[in-house]
Amino acid sequence: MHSADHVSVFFMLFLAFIVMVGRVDAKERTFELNITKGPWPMNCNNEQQQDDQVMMINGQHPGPPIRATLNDDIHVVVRNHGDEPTTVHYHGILQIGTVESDGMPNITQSEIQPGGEFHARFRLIGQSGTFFYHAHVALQDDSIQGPFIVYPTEDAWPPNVNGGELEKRNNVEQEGLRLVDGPYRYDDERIVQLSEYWAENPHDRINYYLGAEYQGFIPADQYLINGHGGSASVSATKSGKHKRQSACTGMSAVEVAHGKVYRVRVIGALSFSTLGFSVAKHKMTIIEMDGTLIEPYETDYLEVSSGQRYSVLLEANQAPGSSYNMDVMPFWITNTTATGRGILTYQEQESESRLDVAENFPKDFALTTQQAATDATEFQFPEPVNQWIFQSVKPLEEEKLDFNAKPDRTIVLMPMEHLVGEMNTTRWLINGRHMPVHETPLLEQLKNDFHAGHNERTSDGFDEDLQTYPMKYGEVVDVVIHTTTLINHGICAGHPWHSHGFVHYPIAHGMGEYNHETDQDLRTYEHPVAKDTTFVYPGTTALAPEAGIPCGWTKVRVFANNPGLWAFHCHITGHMLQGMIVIIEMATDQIKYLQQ
Ligand SMILES: *[C@@H]1O[C@H](CO)[C@@H](O)[C@H](O)[C@H]1NC(C)=O
Ligand SMILES: *[C@@H]1O[C@H](CO)[C@@H](O)[C@H](O)[C@H]1NC(C)=O
Ligand SMILES: *[C@@H]1O[C@H](CO)[C@@H](O)[C@H](O)[C@H]1NC(C)=O
Ligand SMILES: *[C@@H]1O[C@H](CO)[C@@H](O)[C@H](O)[C@H]1NC(C)=O
Ligand SMILES: [Cu+2]
Repeated sequence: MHSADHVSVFFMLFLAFIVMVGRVDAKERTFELNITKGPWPMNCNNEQQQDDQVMMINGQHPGPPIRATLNDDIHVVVRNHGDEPTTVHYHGILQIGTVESDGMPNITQSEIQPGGEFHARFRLIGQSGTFFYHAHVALQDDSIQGPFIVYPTEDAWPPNVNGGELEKRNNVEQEGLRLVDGPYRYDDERIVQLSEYWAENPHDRINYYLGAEYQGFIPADQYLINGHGGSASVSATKSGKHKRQSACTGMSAVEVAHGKVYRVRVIGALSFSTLGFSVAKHKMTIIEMDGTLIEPYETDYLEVSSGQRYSVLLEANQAPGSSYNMDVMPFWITNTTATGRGILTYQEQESESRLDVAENFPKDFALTTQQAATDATEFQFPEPVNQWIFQSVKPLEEEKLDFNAKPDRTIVLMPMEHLVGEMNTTRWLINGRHMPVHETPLLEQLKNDFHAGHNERTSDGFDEDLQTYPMKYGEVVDVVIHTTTLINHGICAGHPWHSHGFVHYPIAHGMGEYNHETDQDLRTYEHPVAKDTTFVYPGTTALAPEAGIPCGWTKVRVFANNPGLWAFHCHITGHMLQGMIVIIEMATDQIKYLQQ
């Protein structure tokens, strides 16, 4: 062999090393999430008692953004300085090889007791985009939540974060100071985190949801944009023992400069509603859904279900000094008059100073003292549309997966509301079964008895022993999820289904009940997009006389390639607590944590 060959072999190995490990610039980043109780919403002068305070992160809502780059090693220290047990889940982060950091109580870890802490450690492998973190115990996710942004490279980092320090950027010469993600170029980014505020105490709410008096959900009293609702006062609209009266000031400001293009990351940190979102007099071009880049899709409103995220490009083409309403509208429920508003404000031209924006309230989110936009235009939301735009969007990189091939198996899930027990409390049963209950985290049970998880499955794919749906490594499994009529009103409700630990691809949907004979090859999504949260639309909207009638279904395809115990559940937190959740036991024999 010539020495030149040696060099090239060495070079090839080096390249292979970079490709395999991909970690030349990777960093270790540590984040501290201290959970404390505090008054909420933060800009309201609450007449609230101590026990009306809620659990938040570092005393703020939304919590501080976690920002990192693809391939970074993340270490999150969650400290529970509150007075209730908790866990934190990193929504949409796949936890490849690290199921023990998924934050799923009694499945992947024990609840973190008051005074306790938990260290989540994981690498950001193969995914970048917009995610968030939130609590996964009780209704704490309403207030314990914050953005989690993964940049594909250093060139996508906004210049003004991390205390103003400019991250190392490689692209300045070619691109000026524009940020880069795939083919997309923009000047800066903004976060819009949508959440919901109930004036009723969370303890009373959970008792209502899980108790005998449950008569259907109570929608939020106000929608929040980056933690603020825009109403001067908030009070409860429905039942509840302790109602809070709050006097609130200001709206969240999203500040832009005329002539620039912004990537707005819209995070559905919601626990009940699907919301329309718009910015008056501004079009939006969707470029990302749930961490997947898509071909540009222009729209003038978004439909954001609980757990979904979008990135849109927004061209700041209005006059300097002007400001516009950012509005939300509850979709798929008619039973509420609640509103939520923020404000898009343009900096004055040539002016370095900012508008009426109190900076860093809380850190990285801005609050304006303005009570109204200079332009009063209110966007008129259309009626929500079945499947919205999901059948038309295309992933930017067409998947090299065959969605027309037959799967190895199909699992059909039929969630139904039942009245159970002597008290007739409302619970969701799936295929006639109650939700899994584990006192010791299932992962620890498997660690103690590694061979526990190899039992026979029942005909619908369920393992009675571990209360899971097992999947083998490499299996291709289609999962069909139904909507069914509710007990109280005989109506069909939609449900945003969220998968931990794996993406799923919506490939088909239909009305009524899924029929495998006739529907197995049906494809209604031409270009399936990898998602972690899919809204299963209500389906047939005709009133049914009784509960448990199938209204519609959505089929998603799952490629079982990340060993772990993964929750797959409705992201309406009350529904999940009432039982609308299954655990996918994926390739248990290859879970690293069990082999350590
Ligand atoms: C979190 O709490 C610890 C003490 O438990 C403290 O040392 C640390 O500074 C706190 N971090 C933040 C971000 O508040
Ligand atoms: C709508 O709200 C009213 C009370 O405001 C309640 O009586 C009714 O049951 C609710 N309907 C639905 C469909 O939740
Ligand atoms: C529960 O429902 C059954 C059947 O409808 C009824 O007979 C019973 O009185 C109910 N129990 C309570 C506590 O409401
Ligand atoms: C987890 O298990 C403990 C008992 O070990 C129980 O008190 C708690 O309610 C369970 N939590 C969840 C979310 O299931
Ligand atoms: Cu639901």
